[in-house]
Amino acid sequence: PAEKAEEKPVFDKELFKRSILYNVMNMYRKNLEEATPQQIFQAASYSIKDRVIGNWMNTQKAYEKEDPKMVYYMSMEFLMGRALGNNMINLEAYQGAKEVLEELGLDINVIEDQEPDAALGNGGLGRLAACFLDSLATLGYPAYGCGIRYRYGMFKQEIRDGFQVEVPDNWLAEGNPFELRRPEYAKVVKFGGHVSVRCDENGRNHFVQEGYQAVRAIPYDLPIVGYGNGIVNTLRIWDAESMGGFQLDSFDKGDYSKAVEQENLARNLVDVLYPNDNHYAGKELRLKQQYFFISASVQEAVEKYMRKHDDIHRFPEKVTFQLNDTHPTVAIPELMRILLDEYNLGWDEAWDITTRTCAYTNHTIMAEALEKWPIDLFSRLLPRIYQIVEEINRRFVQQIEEKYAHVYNVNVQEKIRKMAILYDGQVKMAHMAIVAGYSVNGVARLHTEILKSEELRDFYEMFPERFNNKTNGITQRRFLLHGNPLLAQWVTEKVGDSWITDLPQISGLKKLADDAEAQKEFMEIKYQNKLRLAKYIKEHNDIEVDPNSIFDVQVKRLHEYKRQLMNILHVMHLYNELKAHPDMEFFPRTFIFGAKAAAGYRNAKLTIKLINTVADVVNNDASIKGKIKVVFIENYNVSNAEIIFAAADVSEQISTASKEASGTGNMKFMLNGAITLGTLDGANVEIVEEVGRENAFIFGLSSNEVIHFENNGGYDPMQIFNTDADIRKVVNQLIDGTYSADKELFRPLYNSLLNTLSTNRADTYFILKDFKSYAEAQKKVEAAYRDRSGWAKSAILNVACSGKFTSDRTIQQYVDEIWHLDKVTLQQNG
Ligand code: 26V
Repeated sequence: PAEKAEEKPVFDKELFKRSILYNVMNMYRKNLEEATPQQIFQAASYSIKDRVIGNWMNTQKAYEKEDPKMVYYMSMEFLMGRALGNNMINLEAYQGAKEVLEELGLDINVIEDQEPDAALGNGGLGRLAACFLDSLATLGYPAYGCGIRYRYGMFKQEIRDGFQVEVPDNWLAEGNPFELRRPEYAKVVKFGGHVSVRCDENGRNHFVQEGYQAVRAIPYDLPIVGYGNGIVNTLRIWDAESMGGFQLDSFDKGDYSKAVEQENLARNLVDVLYPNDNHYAGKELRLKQQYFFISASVQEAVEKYMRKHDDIHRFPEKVTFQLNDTHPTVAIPELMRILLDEYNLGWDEAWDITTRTCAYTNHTIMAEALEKWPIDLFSRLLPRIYQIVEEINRRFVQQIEEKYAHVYNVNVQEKIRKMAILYDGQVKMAHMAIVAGYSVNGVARLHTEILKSEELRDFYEMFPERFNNKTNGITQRRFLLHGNPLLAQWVTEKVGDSWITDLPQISGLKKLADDAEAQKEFMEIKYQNKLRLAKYIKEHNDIEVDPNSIFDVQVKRLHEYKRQLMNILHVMHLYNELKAHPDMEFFPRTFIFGAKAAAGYRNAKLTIKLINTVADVVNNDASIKGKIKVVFIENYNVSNAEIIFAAADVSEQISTASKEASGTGNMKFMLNGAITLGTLDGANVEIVEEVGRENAFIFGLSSNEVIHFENNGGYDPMQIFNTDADIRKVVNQLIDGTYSADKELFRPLYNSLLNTLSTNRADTYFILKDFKSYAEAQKKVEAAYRDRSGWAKSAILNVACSGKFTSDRTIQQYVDEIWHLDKVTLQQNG
């Protein structure tokens, strides 16, 4: 195991101070008084990097020496957020660094705020990858993250006139102090052209790609610091550079326009992260990005292995590839290509190696997120890869035929139609990932069960042993220790600090849930965190919110299935009630939203406009005496998320049951002592199982009920609209001018609820169906909050029962049940 040294090296404050002053001088020819906050951030980051670099070398040397099995976590997205604060936390240097900065007259928060988020991801899937890297390093497992160094990350969101405007995120503008460029590990990646067959003197066929365009992949390494253990793993992200000097394949020498195209390919390839979440768009450049980083990463994995070994057949004993959704699935035919064409293996040998190396995680059952590439596009861009996919498919279809040809009651053609990798002119990436891998996992128990019984049923029938569940988790180092220092300190006072690397220890808080003094302390901390968020809101939105009101929060990507629309319709309903009965009992509420919408997603963007419009009306209506406030937090991201989770009383997890694969925000709220108001969807099911149904507010259709309606029909939102006056009123307010002089503005939202023409069925996500039970659950929230002690008890129990949801547990399960890695031992601590 990764043992801590007997004597932990303490953080040397004097050295850190001198280092900052030296860096400011050396980098900017300034002394501290003259330096800008950005310059001080850069200087401090280089000082921290100095602390990291020795551990980084040690760790990589230990990997060299011990030659352990490694996981390559292949992902199009790593939503890392900021590095400086996180690295100081994991070096156990945060407190010391804070004091040093104070002594220099600087506020650590101001310095941290200078750093742009590394937002190389959209939402849950990318943030999960970042939490996994943190846990892998903290547990001492040999791992690489493999991804893309997008020049522009997730767009910055500005709200203008209530509408979302996307602003480019030039996160590298000031340079990234933690990255290391590694040109010595550059790789060449080839696109397009055609494949010729050459027969060698032994009569063996060789497949050669000719007339291609090539780009050079240059890796940049980012250190992933384990908590307090001296381990530093690597996130390797690839940049694209042109081959330079108009170099072309001999086949195309002299083709000027082709040389220009090749230059352009390199220039555009890694420009920007596609801002879609749960929606497949079929863009050619996206497929190029996928093959680009996968080809470079697989080449590197094979070369690295062969530097130490001579038998490629034993590759799976030392290497495993975890495919984060289907986006990296070209790793399968790429590994096959290298084994067949470069190592001259036979098909069966190559297939055996590949299928023992690759494992696939599914993150969504949303049909519109399934990746299907048109065959003509795929084969034009990746001609040799496509040949290999054809052969994989041919053999798989044969396997289906062998299995089912003589089975009573099974229509083989139907099976092939549903399961083939190539069908209907498309390459189905999920099918390839399942067929060519040794593991398929979902990300919460319910999600995995739905995969087995519905979406991937035929595959489960054929390969039941491949399917397994790995319920997601989050890192408590970022989302409690860094994001909520007051609560972290309190927890440590009560139960010791072992929770930092062993979150289930936090259950020691259970015994305090009934303790009046502990309840008071907890509520005081929550209040301080609400003040911190109120200040942020005042600064960013110029809205005054009451820190004594209930902070009711929904922050996540904007998507119809997540039902932000139901939330805001309910706010409209409460507002109607308050207007009609000004003296009714009402506990003040602050409804907080944060969400980015994919740039081309009309209803999502309109929902943002609706929230902002309702906010304008409600916040400025003196007649309700500030009892309801609505706040839309601009540019929700990893950094402001930490402040938001810490301040939440109510965690809105209200997706249509069966649609949210897991959710991870739900876990971050729980860890910070917010109470879940949610459906029995994704990991909410397991959260409620841990904390008890009496410590959550559960409402709405079950996933079985939703699936039943979807398969058999029988839901008519118009009937609800016609019979329920409260619902009719809010839905009509979308188009009657209450919230917009332009009555047509919100018509598409109105139509999505009632009009069968827009989709197969109106109200695809059962908003009207669940509305009443949601409103009732909200009433229970209010009643519960009036009982301050009862609320505190529930909130403390949520913190105390969050132990399961650490990504340390998730990673340990991946290690035990899929990857089979050993921890590395370090000689000395850095
Ligand atoms: C899919 C696609 C489709 C192709 C184009 C762009 C694109 C970008 C991202 C995705 C992934 C969508 C899947 C996803 O993000 N799932 C989320 O994964 C979280 C981590 O497992 C989980 O907590 C969320 O419930 C799930 O929605």
